[in-house]
Amino acid sequence: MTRKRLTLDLPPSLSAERQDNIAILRLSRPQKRNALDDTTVNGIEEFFAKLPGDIRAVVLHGEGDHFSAGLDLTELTIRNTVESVHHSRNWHRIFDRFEFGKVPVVAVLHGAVVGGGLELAAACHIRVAERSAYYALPEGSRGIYVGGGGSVRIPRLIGTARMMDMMLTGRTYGAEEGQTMGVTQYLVDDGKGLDKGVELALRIAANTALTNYAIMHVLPRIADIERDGGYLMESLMAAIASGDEEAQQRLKDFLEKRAPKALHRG
Ligand code: 1HE
Repeated sequence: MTRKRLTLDLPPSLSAERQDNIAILRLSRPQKRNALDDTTVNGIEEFFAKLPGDIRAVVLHGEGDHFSAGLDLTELTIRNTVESVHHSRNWHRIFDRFEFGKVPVVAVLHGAVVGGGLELAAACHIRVAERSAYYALPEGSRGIYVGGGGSVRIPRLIGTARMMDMMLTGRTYGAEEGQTMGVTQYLVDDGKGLDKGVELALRIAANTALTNYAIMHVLPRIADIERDGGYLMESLMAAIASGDEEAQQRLKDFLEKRAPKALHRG
């Protein structure tokens, strides 16, 4: 289980390592509670652009006591309206780029997962919470609005009514509630999140690249379109995936009793 530093020429607010065929990206600005300034958000884009071709999954987590305090509010005070639109669109482009990118991303959440931090987490494919994690959208009380794709992604996880409540009243949810509501797929004890994230990423990395592509790109798009188009897209994707050479080998391995069974792991 050796981890090596990945030298991708990232800004100091980010650091990256690799372990086998997965990469670990760490928000490394704990003195500012991993607040997301332009340098960090643009650095996330660079990280995904420079990711070595053999990396098959990514774990994203935060250094210090919090995953992320969201948008760096100091930058907000120096932008005018049109600059703010471009800033928000830049977050959209970058988050979309990895949500619909090459490799699945597992977010490991702890402490504050606030505002833009929750938006960043929502763009990831799997979310693991440590018990210390909590979710807040303080934009309402700060006189601003979500701008990192939260209006699109967060209602798909928890419903529009809950998001509206969080924004209007400042309601926060703890890790256990978040798990029940659908913010996260996994809940683990404090200090265990990264290990769980790495375990999941390694499992994801063992899938075929084509199946992972279908799950990342086709599944969410089918969820957004009408049924008939969805069924057709599913059939096409299923046929393409099962025709893949690696898929054929895996099916043969199972039938010849060389592959693991789909047993309940608990
Ligand atoms: C920051 C930020 C930030 C901390 N931008 N500098 N997000 C928020 O409204 C959340 C704001 N942050 C907080 O409520 C708290 O910092 C925490 C609950 C997350 C953590 O509290 P604590 O007591 O551990 O830390 P702290 O003392 O509040 O902060 C430590 C330092 O980080 C301090 O700076 P310092 O120079 O005085 O040491 C803070 O100013 C700084 N800091 N959070 C800038 N967010 C795409 S649109 C998305 C819209 C949003 O994300 S809105 C939500 C913004």
